[in-house]
Amino acid sequence: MTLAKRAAAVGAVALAVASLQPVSANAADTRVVGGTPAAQSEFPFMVHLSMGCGGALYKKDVVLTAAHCMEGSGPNRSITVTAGVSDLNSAAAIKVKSTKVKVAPGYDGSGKDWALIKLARPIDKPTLKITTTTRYNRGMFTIAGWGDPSEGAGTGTTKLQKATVPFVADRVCKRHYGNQLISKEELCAGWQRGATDTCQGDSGGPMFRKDDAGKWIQVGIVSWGDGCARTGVPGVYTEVSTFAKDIARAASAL
Ligand code: 4AZ
Repeated sequence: MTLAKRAAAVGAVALAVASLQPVSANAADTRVVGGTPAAQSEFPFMVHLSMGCGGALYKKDVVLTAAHCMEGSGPNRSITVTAGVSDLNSAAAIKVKSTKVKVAPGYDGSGKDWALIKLARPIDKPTLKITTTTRYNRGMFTIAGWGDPSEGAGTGTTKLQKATVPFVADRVCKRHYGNQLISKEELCAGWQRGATDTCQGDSGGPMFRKDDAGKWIQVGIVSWGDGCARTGVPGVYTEVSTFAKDIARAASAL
């Protein structure tokens, strides 16, 4: 879960990486980490989940998020989904309860970090298409969320933050994470210099880019990482293209 998700592995990685490059101080003075506020309606598919995760509208009544934000599959009326606003405190916020959760089949805490939430009623906002091919697993990505503005802050933000991060090849990502990275199920993104990244509370939110037609398309789900925005340490995202068929099937059955 969140920062603790792979806590056991983090110490070993920190040791391994210490010899490769300095681990920077956190980007504590910046804001996601290193982001800027999103405009109202800039990302109308973005939703906030009451346990402190993000998500995206996959269908009007289905949210795609991370498995590690969920407690399991089954009937679930405990999640409040907030949509339609960048400022969570706005009077315009649309709040809808969950009715059901479907966690990725076979999810065991590493890889396969996706889940679907069925909503009690549809939300009349644009959905975010997911990529069904690997062709968009490159280039520049947009990340967005209400998560921590710096590693360890524990506060999140009330206003949606956005940032841009480049794709990081598995081979490069493995310099830091080694075989913790499940190449087929996860993809990495982030600047070598750090300073900009997703963080605790952004989990479950989408990582997206423009497709060839100029429309937003989801390529990742915020999953985990070693801290936030550290130099030489990419963020790790669920590789949506790998699971697109499973997600579509699960959504139809939800
Ligand atoms: C988290 O704890 C988390 N820097 C999410 C993303 C990243 C690190 C931690 C990536 O939910």
